[in-house]
Order: sequence, then C-alpha cells, then structure tokens
Amino acid sequence: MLRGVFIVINMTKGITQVCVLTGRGMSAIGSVALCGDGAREILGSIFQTSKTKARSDSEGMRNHATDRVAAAPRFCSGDVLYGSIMDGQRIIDEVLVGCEGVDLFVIHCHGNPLLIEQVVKLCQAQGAELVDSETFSFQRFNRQTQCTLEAEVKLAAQQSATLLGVKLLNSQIDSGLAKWVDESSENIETLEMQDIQAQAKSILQNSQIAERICRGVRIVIAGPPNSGKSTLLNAFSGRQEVIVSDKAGTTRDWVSVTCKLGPIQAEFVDTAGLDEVLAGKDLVEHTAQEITKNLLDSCDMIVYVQDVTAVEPELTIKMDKPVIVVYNKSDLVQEHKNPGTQELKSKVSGLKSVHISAKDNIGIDALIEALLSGLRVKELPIGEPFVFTSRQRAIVEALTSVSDKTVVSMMIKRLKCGD
Ligand SMILES: Nc1nc2c(ncn2[C@@H]2O[C@H](COP(=O)(O)OP(=O)(O)OP(=O)(O)O)[C@@H](O)[C@H]2O)c(=O)[nH]1
Ligand SMILES: [Mg+2]
Repeated sequence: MLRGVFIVINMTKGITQVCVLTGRGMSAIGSVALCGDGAREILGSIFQTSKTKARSDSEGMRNHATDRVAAAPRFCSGDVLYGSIMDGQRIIDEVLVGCEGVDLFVIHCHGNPLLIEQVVKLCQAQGAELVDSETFSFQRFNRQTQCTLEAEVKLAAQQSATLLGVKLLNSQIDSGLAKWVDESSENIETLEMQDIQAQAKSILQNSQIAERICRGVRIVIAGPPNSGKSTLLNAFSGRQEVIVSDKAGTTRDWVSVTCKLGPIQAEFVDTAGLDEVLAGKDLVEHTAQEITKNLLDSCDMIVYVQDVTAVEPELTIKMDKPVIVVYNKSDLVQEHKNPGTQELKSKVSGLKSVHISAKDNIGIDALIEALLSGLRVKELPIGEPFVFTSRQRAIVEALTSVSDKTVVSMMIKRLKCGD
C-alpha cells in the first residue's frame, strides 16, 4: 500500500493538522497530509525545492527569507514539487509535495516508518496537530460533501474488504438509507409509529448482512480430534497452511487463514479438537480447548467437522451460532451404511449438513454454497437500507422503541445530516 504524509491545515478553523495517510510498516512510499490555516507556512519552513529538478517556474515560488517554498501563492491546487524535507540544514528525505487544495498539501516521502515519523514530528514541532487517518479522511469528505451520511459512506467504502461492499455502501447515498430518510421525513405525518419501528428493525437486520459483506466473516472450524479440520482449512486456502496428521490432538493453538469466499472475505480458523478426555489430560490441552470455546463465541459461523466413519459421534458445541455440520472422509464410507452418522443426524436435525472429502477436495464447492447461504450474504440487494457506523446504529436502535413523532422525525434527519 502507498504510504504518505499529508500536512493538513484548516480542517478546523485555525488548526493545522498532520496525518499519516498510508499504512503501518515498511513500504516504498509514505504519504503525509498537512492541512489547515498554518499548513503553507509549516511547509515553507520544512520543505526546500530542488533547484535542478523543480518545475521551471519554481523560482517564483520561493520565499526570499528562507529560500524555501513557503507562502508561495503560485504553488496551488494540482501542482507537484520535487525537493527535500529539511530539519534546519539537515536533509531528512527527498520528497514530492502535491498541493491538493487550499491549504491542503501531501508530502510523498520514502516509506520507512522512521522517516515518516521524522516528517510528522517536524510538522508537530511547527504547531501541527497529529490526527489519525480515519478522522482526517472523514473531515475531508465531510467538507467536500457537506453531508454526514455521504462522508461516512466514502470512509467506509475506503475500508471495505470487498467490491460488493463498496457497491452496497455507495448505494446508500442515492437510494438505501438516504432514500429511507427522505421518504420517512416527507411522510412522517401519515406514517404509523409501529411501521417506522418495524422498518428500523429490518434496517438493523440488513446491517448484519452488510457488515459481513463489508468487513468479512470469521468461520470457526471445530469438531472432535482427527476429524479432518486442518485438512479442511488447507482445502479452503488451497495450500498446506496447517500440519495434518492421524495423531489426535495435532492442532493445539488456533491457526487462521483469510481467503475469498464467493463475493465476501472469510477468515477460517482451525481449532484444537473438542474432546473431554483430552481436556482433562494436562494444562496445555485444557487451555487449547478453552481457546476453542472462546473462538466459537466470537465467530459468525461454525463449521462442525465430523469424521463420517466415527462411531457414536456427538455434537459437543453450543448451538447459539449458525452451524453447518460437515461429514468428512466420505471417500472412506458410504453414508447410509454408517450408524454413527445417522445418530449424529438425529441429534442435530434442522442443521444444514454437507458431505465432503477434505483430502480429495470433494464437496468443497457445495460447502461454500452452504456457508454463503447460512451467512445470507446473497440476500441483500443493492439499494436496500442498512447502517454501517456506530453513530447510525445507535440512532436506528433507538428508533425501534421511541414513539414520540417529533423526536422520531429529528432522529431520522440526524441519520443523514449528523448532529
Ligand atoms: N480418507 C480421508 N482422510 C482424511 C480426510 N480428511 C482428513 N483425513 C485424515 O485424517 C487425519 C486427521 O486429519 P487432520 O486434518 O489433522 O484432523 P484434525 O481434525 O485437524 O485433527 P486434530 O488437530 O488432532 O484435532 C489425517 O491423517 C488426514 O490425512 C478425508 O477427507 N479423507
Ligand atoms: Mg488439526
């Protein structure tokens, strides 16, 4: 990812902000934004154009007092200058600086985090306030759009894990949530309160699906030892990520792999096999099993892997998450001949089940379809309203119970326009 340093001045009147726009860690380029009333002056005190490589008209941009690009009126939106970031007489880095708007500059330096930190510290020493990239981007979008909902869409779209998520989010500006706000506000006099409450509940349901699409899902692979959980994780990832062996209790610590699952992104987590006997063996086994149980509580879906050849299988997990039972090793046995499988089926009737051979890669496509259908990610058409920030969620949650029309009307408007 591109790293960058932006110097931001005047996001808030009189305040100059500096913000690292690019990701953490080593990379080729870093971008730092500087914005606000004092941005041009700060830039003038730390940036010096290169005589050899700057644009031919750069001489006209020099500040005579400092011989640096300062309040040069001709360095304006769309211009890019090549030069050095200076700490006094010491060169910190060779950079490109772009002017992206009135008092908004972006310094593109080299991507070593130590360099980026020095650039930021120089700006801070000149009075700029450091802000995180989320806050910075939101302020920027808010200024551009003058609409809180639209700014929130742009920020969320930047962070979406999938293209489908971006499409769904963008649809909230012209249809989706914005349309729901407009129509509800227009018809507030004639609308029944219970209709608004029901619509708010439906928006919250849509939001759960939208979150899975935009942020991705966590799917925990659980089940008894030796049932083929790690083999299944390897089948999902398409490579040998985890050790597989016929020794029960091979996986102790959890291992996760993030990969594409149809139109969404999924983190598959392989866990230590659930087994009461193993749990009582020693502290390591006991801890491994506790970790598995915690993972089961924090996931979107459970894939419960059962060895189809096992005798008297038992479903040992709580059922408060969507579960798909996977009968693995179907290459070894005919399903109808196995008494254990029948018994498990009766215990978990109502649960979706899929027969696979993780080793031979058979049935994986059917399992993926079952997962997507269990997660309901194909059930949210573009343009359906949903919420995607904690601010919006708090408002819509409140709308499920508030019954005063004046209050409801104000709350609905706040969804789009902010406070
Ligand atoms: N025939 C057959 N063998 C399989 C299949 N899947 C896994 N196995 C074998 O079953 C054994 C256990 O597989 P693992 O993937 O390590 O099982 P696990 O559930 O992760 O086991 P623990 O980590 O000990 O809980 C290995 O010898 C695998 O090669 C399958 O679909 N068919
Ligand atoms: Mg394993």
